[in-house]
Amino acid sequence: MIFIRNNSLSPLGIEEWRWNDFMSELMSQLSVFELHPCEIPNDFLYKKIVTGSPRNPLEVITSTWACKFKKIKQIRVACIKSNNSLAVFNLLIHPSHHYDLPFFGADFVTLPNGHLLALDLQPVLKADILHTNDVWSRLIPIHNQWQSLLPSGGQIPKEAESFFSPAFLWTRLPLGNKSDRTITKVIKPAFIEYLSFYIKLLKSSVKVSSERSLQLLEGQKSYITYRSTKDPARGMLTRFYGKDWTEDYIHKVLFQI
Ligand code: DBV
Repeated sequence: MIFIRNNSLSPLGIEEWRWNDFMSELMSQLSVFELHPCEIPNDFLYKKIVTGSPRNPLEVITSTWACKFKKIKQIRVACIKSNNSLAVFNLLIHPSHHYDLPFFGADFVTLPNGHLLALDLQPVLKADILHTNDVWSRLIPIHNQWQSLLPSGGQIPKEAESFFSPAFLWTRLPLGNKSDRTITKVIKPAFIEYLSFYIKLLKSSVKVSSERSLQLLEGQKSYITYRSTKDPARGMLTRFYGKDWTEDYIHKVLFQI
């Protein structure tokens, strides 16, 4: 079946993609808002290549679902699907800097050597208690409940620390049935709770002063610069799609100010 996506809100139509339920959950929770599509060139809305060897061809699909609405600059999901051991759901909710809101980040990655699962409400101004106190005090109990059921994902780079909250849910799991159950029983409900909490924050947020919004904009710039310079998917995407496509995807689609 050929799916043509001519709009960032068109259905993804990626069959047997491990993260389809997560995508449906996102769309269902967002359905209370009036979503507008984002302008994304066709080449980034849907891209399929066949790589591997003639005997062992490997199809790789990359699709981007994205929207914007009041209070939100961009929500985008980078979706990658190949065989059963390559599936990525990378979500970023980038709020308007006129509201005191964190980013919502999820990186659910299945690779041949295991799953890497990251979920957080990432602060825009980590050292500012006005920005963090209310969010963290309500999110930390949710984090503790789910993280206690998961092995830790290990250290993250020192320079990345200022972009994460103390409620960073982070684990690595081997491939297999046991981890598939953990994804269904722990990662999915954690994702649902983090997202519902974010949407609560979004609904109750009010416009800040213009001085405050400039401060928030500076914080957002340093986060976006960090994510786009250090994107861990750069190597993989470059191997599949080449340098030009990958750099444009990272800088012009995934991480925009
Ligand atoms: N990560 C992205 C985007 C991806 C993506 C846009 C389009 O930011 C996928 C896809 N992440 C991706 C891939 C890998 C990782 C790793 C393919 C594996 C890279 C590899 O092993 O080759 C969380 N993601 C990682 C790592 C971390 C994160 C800490 C391990 C890095 C490493 O070991 O080098 N990304 C990081 C994070 C958020 C995030 C915490 C937000 C919640 O999106």
